[in-house]
Amino acid sequence: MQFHRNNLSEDTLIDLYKKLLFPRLIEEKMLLLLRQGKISKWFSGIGQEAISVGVTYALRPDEWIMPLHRNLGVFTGRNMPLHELFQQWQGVEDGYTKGRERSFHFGSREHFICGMISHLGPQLAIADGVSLAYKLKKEQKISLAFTGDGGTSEGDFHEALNVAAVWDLPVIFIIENNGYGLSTPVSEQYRCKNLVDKAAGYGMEGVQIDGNNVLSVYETVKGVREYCIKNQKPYLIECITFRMRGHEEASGVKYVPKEMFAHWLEKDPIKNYELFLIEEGLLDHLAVAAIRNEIKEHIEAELKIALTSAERTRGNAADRKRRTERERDDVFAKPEPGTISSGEKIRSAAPAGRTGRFIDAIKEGLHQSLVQHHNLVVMGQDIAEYGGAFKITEGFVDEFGKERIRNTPLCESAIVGAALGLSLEGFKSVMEMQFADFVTVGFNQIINSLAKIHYRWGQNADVVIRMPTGAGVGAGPFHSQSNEAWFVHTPGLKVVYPSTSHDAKGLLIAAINDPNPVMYFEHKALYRSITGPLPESYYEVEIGKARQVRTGHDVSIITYGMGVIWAMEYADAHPEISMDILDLRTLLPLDYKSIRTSVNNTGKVLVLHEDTLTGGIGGEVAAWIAQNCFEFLDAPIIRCASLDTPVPFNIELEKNFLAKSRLGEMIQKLINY
Ligand SMILES: Cc1ncc(C[n+]2csc(CCOP(=O)(O)OP(=O)(O)O)c2C)c(N)n1
Repeated sequence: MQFHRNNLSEDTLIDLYKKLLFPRLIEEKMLLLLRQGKISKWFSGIGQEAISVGVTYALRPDEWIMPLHRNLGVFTGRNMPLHELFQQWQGVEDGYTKGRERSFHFGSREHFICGMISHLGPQLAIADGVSLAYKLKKEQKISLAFTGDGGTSEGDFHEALNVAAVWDLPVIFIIENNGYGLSTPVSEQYRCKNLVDKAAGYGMEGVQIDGNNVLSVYETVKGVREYCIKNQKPYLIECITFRMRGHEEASGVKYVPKEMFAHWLEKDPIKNYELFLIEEGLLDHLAVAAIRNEIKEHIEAELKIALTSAERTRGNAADRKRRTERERDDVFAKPEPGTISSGEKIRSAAPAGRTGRFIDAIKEGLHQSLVQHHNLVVMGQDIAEYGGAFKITEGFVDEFGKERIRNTPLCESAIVGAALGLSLEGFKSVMEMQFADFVTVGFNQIINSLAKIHYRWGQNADVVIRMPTGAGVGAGPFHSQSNEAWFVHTPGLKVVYPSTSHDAKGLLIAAINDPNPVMYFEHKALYRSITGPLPESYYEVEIGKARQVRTGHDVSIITYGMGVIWAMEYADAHPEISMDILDLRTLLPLDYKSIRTSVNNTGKVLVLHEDTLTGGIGGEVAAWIAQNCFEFLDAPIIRCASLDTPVPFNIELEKNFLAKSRLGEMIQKLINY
């Protein structure tokens, strides 16, 4: 292995050696602990340390890194206290994730590390978002994300690299090509000669280097970093390396030919670098032994601290109530008191002297938010000059510019990921799904990245996803779905669904002010069909509060979105029935207090929604009422929902599909019960 000293100082070269040795010695200890049953799992990076260490050494300490399961050297390179890392790996409550996450699945704002989720791929687009933030702030910084060779087959790899290229983002993508996925060799993973060849396809530069040579990695990343900042471009680096142990310790290495280990042992990154330093006269065997001893002693001392805290938290197991409260409490970030995000000053709107259409309300809420928050970025397909599929953002690009009103390539997953990256750097973002249906291809980032990040390691995701939803316009199975229930089932998200112009504006403003991820459903068929009071002021409708539309004593209709319109139409046409109509407005969290009041008003409840019946929110509401308001009920709770079929295209079939076609019949049945 050829090492080129260039003009690196003696101190730097020795410091790098220590940084390289540290994760190796930690790992050797971890393997021992594993054998003793003191930890449950371990993903080894032995043989690959030069990559993590060289990369981290080449970056500024305040540049975000998105590491994976083999990047211990990133965590140690950023000087995370080792006892806290041990606590994390042991899953104790004093650890970085309070015992909620395993191994390397966590991040730390203090160390500018955004750790992986289990899913391979999403971390790449988060780096895009961070780099976009640097670019918008005109900071001379890059972000950097890792992937394995296996991870390059994920669609997220393609999306992230493409967005980085199209948006000229200063981001470095590092592939650690260690020859295997979990067990799958690279010959069954891709067909191009080298993974770095893919760079050209995205219109970016790339280079392949020896990933076991710490000086190559360090010098390359240092140079590439300067290139990315100067040219405002991304870069792909493929590091050739080898994993000396199994994917995780229990999975073994049977699938790897034995001679490979002998071959790669010769290329061991630490042994070779040590030899080089000895040959250069910078170290001798005594010095090597002293460094090793010093590190080992440090490891033992830090481990002791972690083991003590493990004992202590085990002793606390009885306090279930406190734990439950803390667990629930950490799902969402709290707004800073007194800030706009807290909503304190802007909850109520002045009485509306004017009216506006539903679509005007959304547009106005978004517009006022852009004026209010200079750190708000809006992203979506065709939203800039074209103004979006529904023209919500028409004219915005002239006023706010292309940096803040961003057309995106066709890649929902990467844009949700980028939105999270923006949030890491203090930006707010609104992403427009062109149709709510297309959220399926951005699903992972919403469910697993946005929703869980605050619970996992205290980082908020300040992201709103606008979801033009619903049927009734003859648009067929893929432009008409109601999919709000998917998100209501995901702790960590808030889900809002207005049905009036007033609420559409106020809830959008509230969603943008909220520091947490909010799914904002807007029914397409309401855009131009309803008009209502629309205050001019900048105001919030509080998330989590239902609206009592009408108060009555015969029957309660608990509903939201289009259901509110249907219920009101029915009530208008049947003045002989005293209907109590509750518009939920927020589906997560539900306003149970208002639900209880409505049930108490009538004793007869129909839960109505446009979504299909099975697994819809109606089931949740009905179950809660049955469990908590049984004493008020005079009849079984009825659910009125759309048919359990995909949404048909033919307008008559669609009418038949929709809940509305059965509403009258079901109300009558309930009244007559
Ligand atoms: C989306 C997704 N699919 C499958 C897995 C299961 N899995 C975990 S690691 C791994 C292999 C990863 O290979 P590679 O990207 O080459 O990284 P390496 O583990 O070799 O460092 C697989 C299949 C996963 N974590 N995420």
